[in-house]
Amino acid sequence: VMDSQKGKQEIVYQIYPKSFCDSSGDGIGDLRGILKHLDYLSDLGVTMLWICPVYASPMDDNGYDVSDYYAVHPMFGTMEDLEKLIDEAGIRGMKIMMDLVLNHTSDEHVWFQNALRDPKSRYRDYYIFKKSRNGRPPSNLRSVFGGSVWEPVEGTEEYYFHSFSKRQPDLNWENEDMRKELYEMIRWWMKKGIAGFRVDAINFIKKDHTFPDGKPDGRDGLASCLPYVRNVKGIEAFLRELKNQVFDPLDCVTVSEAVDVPYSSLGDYIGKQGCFSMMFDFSYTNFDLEGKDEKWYKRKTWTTEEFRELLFKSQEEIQKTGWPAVFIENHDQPRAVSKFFPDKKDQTYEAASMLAAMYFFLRGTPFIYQGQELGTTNVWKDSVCEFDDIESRGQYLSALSDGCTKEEALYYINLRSRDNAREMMDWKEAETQEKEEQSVLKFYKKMTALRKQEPCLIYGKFIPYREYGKEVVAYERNDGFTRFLILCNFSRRTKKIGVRGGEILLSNQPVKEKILRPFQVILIKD
Ligand code: TEU
Repeated sequence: VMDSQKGKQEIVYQIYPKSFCDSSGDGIGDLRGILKHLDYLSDLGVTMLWICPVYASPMDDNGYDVSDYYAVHPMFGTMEDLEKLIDEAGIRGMKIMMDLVLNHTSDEHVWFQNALRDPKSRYRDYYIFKKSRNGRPPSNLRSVFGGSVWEPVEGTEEYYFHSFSKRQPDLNWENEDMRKELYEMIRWWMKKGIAGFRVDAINFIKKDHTFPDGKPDGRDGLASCLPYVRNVKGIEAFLRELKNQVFDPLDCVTVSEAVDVPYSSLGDYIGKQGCFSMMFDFSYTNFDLEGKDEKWYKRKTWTTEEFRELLFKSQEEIQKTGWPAVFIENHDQPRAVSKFFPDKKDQTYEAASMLAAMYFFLRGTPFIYQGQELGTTNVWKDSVCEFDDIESRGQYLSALSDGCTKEEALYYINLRSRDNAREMMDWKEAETQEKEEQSVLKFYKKMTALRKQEPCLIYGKFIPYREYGKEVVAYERNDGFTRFLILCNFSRRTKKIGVRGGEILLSNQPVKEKILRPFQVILIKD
């Protein structure tokens, strides 16, 4: 029983080290900056910290391009700083979850350097190389960040493959020696006393090695690589090995980052036979985008009801199989308050706290992204040069090449840029909110305390409610002993509701019987 409960009770806080807190004065956040705020985090009530990559890296993709899995990037501090962080967090009852990037390395990783230098080296097969096609790339596939997936190897007829940036060559998971080396690395990290891992882009590890031409789907003449690199049949064998040889024996808490896993494949990821303790489901994150290709300029006018149905579907499907990690923000997403309520007038304490409770009491382990607990909103940038994020630059170019004007392209990346979430954490604002009678931060503290007091909010079954109208997201949690009803009014208008009795445990506004005020949330226990 204990095993299948792994990670369920946790409340996880995601730290993006570069922009959390700068203790050294160089303008970049660092490990000692995190150390300084451990009391803040334990007061907030979180029990686990997920630290985004702090490994050695040339920072082409802000650390998701790892050049040495066993080293800490000097700009973040030292391995001693990290060990101290693990200890000090532990003293305060918080565990550490490291980010694990297994799909690709940096082009500066010694394996890739060896593979490039010597085609006969054993490391050549750690990556994916292919012969050119009459001087042209092996196929017309487009990488996730834009441009070809194929990068020519200077002075040869060969290309190497990358799903993301050209400085992130994909590892070849078909090579058993390579897998063994990754597994050793994972075991090494567990010995440092961490609790587990958030596993990056894990549904990319299996490739269709034919890498055929696709039907061009943009004016760049390229076709999305995703059908040949993501959720490819056969991935289940790699996941099973990772589970049996590594994660299960280590007894760690793991969460998979895997975009667009079909619900029919959930069993490979979670539940009894699945590889991970829990998974992020992204099916309800792109409710503001049209189409499946995640192009930021393809905006869509969405309704609360549409969002609600995606969310309900996710909860119900996952409930059949295993356990989700629930979230509304991360380092790849714009700020939730801005995404849900683009009109500045709506970006209030009420809206931020309503959104917070809406997802926090879902069935799953809640993840809070740094700054989210302050109701932080997006930032606006006036020029494309100000973006530090490789995906934003790629999306800008793709918008232009598909016919947007420069102004339009800039507008769209401002709405969606990952940089929105990567601005420096506002510690002044945190201090202010600590002191205020009513604040988003205080509301988050109430939520973490409640979740710890009420087992039903952790283990209860999820039951969707549609009877309060299209603009109200409502659901029940029920463990057979207790019932909770969560009601969230997404609209600016007051809603009449005929609610049954019960004890009101939480609301973000004064409660008036049979009424939901604009952006009001109410949590009722009975
Ligand atoms: O993201 C993996 C992924 O699937 C991306 O397509 C992601 O959906 C996209 O960036 C969303 O805007 C992970 C990391 O979270 C991301 O920060 C990295 O850039 C990426 O892997 C490559 O390592």
